[in-house]
Amino acid sequence: MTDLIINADGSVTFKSYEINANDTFKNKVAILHDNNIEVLKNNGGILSSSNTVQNDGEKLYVQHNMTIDKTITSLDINDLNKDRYMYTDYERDGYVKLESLFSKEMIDKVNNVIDRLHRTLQPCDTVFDEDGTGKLKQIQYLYRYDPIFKDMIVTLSHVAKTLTGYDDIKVLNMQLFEKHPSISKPTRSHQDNAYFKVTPAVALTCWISLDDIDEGNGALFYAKGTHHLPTRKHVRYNKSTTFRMRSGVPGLSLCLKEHPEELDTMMITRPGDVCIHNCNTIHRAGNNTTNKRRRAIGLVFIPTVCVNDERLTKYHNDNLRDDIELQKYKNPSRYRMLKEQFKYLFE
Ligand SMILES: O=C(O)CCC(=O)C(=O)O
Repeated sequence: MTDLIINADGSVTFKSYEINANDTFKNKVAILHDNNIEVLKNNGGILSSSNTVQNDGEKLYVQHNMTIDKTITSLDINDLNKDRYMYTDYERDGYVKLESLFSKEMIDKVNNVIDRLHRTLQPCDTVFDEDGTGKLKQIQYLYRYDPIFKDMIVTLSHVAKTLTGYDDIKVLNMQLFEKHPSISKPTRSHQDNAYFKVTPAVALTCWISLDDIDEGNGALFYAKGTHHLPTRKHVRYNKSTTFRMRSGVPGLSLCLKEHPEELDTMMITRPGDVCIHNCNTIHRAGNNTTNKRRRAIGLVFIPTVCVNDERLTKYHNDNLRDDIELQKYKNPSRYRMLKEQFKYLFE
């Protein structure tokens, strides 16, 4: 302890300092990897790294001076319990998978609630069925229906604060993604920030697997490292898809048609696993070609520092005008309603 020096500029220097796995230093976090210690930045990146340490069982002793930048915000040590490598994976790849974050008992309860919602809810502006079949494929704002979803939000908010590095975060949406056998469609490659339109692009989505999900029944796929790309211009995959609100964003669904899908990594998940991706990470999901259930929940957190990205908003508004004009022929009464609702776009 005596070797820990807080410098005038707020940075910290320590030498020959005894470090326990996941110790925090003035709200900073160090993670141990065998004979290597990494001190992490607030966005999960590695601030400094050293291999000149001695591993003595549970403890590590740093053999030389190491300076830690002061920019790290508070990180909750409990967040590290599940997967202490999550920062580094998330920073490097743009996503991380946390296995068994929720227990089987918890997931069974959630699945029972979802099945109850299937029996009681009707398709509407926030509940979508698969092409008029009555089989619900998306239920938005799940936390409106049962307190169990709030429990999940609390658990995941700790992880979201840790991964974004921001303490002030808000929930944009929490929605069910169910893909029914034989009738479901794939979710095309996209970056979530084409919908969120925020800057800085630090929002993230926690995708909670509620079933065993693999290639056959609609696995999630990630394009590693694409979180380093800016949010790209998305196009409408199919002009005949339904005009609706997606995560509170009106219009047709978006995609990146030219994305090389063959390079993507498939996430095989079990009930209770959570995959977390940055809002610029390109991802997609398959359709369900089996007779098994395929349920997942997408929970979106946005740090309150995020503001509207004007470039993305302009692009979105141009597309939205186009989407609304298309309704003139598809659904004239909806067209008149949308023209009224979004009249500012046509002024
Ligand atoms: O699981 C799905 O069907 C889609 C997931 C997705 O695109 C998302 O969570 O952003």
